[in-house]
Amino acid sequence: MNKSELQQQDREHLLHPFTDFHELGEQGTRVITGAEGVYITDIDGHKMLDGMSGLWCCNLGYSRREISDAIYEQLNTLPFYNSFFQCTTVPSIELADALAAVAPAHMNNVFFTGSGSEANDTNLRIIRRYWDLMERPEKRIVISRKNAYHGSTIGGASLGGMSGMHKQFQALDYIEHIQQPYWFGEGGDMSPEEFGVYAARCLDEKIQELGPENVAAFIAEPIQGAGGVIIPPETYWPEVKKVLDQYGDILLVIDEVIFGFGRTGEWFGADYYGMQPDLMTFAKAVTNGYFPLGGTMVGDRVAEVIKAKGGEFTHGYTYSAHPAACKAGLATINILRNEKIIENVRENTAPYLAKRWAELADHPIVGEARSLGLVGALELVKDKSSRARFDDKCTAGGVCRDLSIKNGLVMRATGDTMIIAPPLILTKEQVDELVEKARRALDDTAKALA
Ligand code: PXG
Repeated sequence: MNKSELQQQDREHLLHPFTDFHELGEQGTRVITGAEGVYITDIDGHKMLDGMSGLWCCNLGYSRREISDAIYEQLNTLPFYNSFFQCTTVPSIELADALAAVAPAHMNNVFFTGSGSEANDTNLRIIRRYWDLMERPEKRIVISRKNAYHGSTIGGASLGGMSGMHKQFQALDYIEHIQQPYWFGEGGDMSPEEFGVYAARCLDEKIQELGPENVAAFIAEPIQGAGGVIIPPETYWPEVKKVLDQYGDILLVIDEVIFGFGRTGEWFGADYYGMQPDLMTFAKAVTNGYFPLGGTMVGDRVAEVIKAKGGEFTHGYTYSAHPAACKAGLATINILRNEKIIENVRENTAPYLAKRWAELADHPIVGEARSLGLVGALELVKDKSSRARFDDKCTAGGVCRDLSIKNGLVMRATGDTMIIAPPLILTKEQVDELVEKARRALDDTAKALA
């Protein structure tokens, strides 16, 4: 089939995630056909530096035969067996052990799922189970943040704070959303440090309003990913820690689906910020995106209770601990460890990206250029001093994304915020290429909007 035939069949039969079907029908899809290292290629032979690691998941790029071979070998040995009814498989035991070794020291148990959304649903089930077993059934409410992304199942989307999503389904009624730590967009006249403290105090205020005896947990991404690479001010997490320590009986869930497995230059965002979560969601990069797998790491204080007290935990998925997925996870963790990928991000690539990315702040349409580890964001503005956007329809972001792709760099637009999360194997030369292509996209966008 040629490109237009493929696009026609796509239009007729394929419903895409997070897509305006009408608009896509008119434009046609981009057909991606190949990938190598940190590059992807479309059906026209157009090669692009993948500044988004697939969808925040192919942290080791696209050419790791160790991972695909591990999956293939497992599929030819034991392609499937479940972990229900007192059964287990060797890969699932090995991966649980490997995860306990790389996770924060107090996290020694894992519940496997097929995705990040399922893992956050699992968190809701574990939180409730824990408080029931603790004989605190009134602890039901989970606090989350506006503009958070925690997945697209009913549980995940309810935890998430995306207003566009909430308009299209009925959210669970025991989830409350508070201020996000988005200084550029919502900090007003406060300094970033003041705003970080303010946003964290909003958690305390909400706990007081709800009554601490009713609050079961607080969930947050270490840095909001899909919401626009919102790196909290440095004061934010220490202040959140103070608030939670003050109560002592509110569980902390850190959603590491994007930041787990090295993106900050540490194994997990929780390590980067020195937080000790009770539950830690992961997915995506655990298998380098090669096979669907997610899960939640369970901290000792919760695990001890749910394991010690009798009674069945009535929760699980057919594909919990799928053996081929677990083999993919093991191969990925082995590469991360053996090749010191995370250390290299921390010591070399992240500082270099930080320096080069910050240079983009001098561009006339950039209001802020921020980065941490191997993520970055550019705030597109019409006026730098007032932070005013071009319009309220986020036209600039879409224009910049399309021009960037045309120039050979995949950047993603969240509103008028351009974001990148390139593979962790990016070299310094490829950082230069990425920044140069991003600058060209900004130049072209400025021209197009003039
Ligand atoms: N939590 C976080 C923090 C995520 O980023 C999920 C949970 C859900 O994971 P699954 O595997 O169920 O998709 C995610 C997923 C985007 C984008 O456009 C981000 C995600 C998924 C799809 C698109 O940035 N994150």
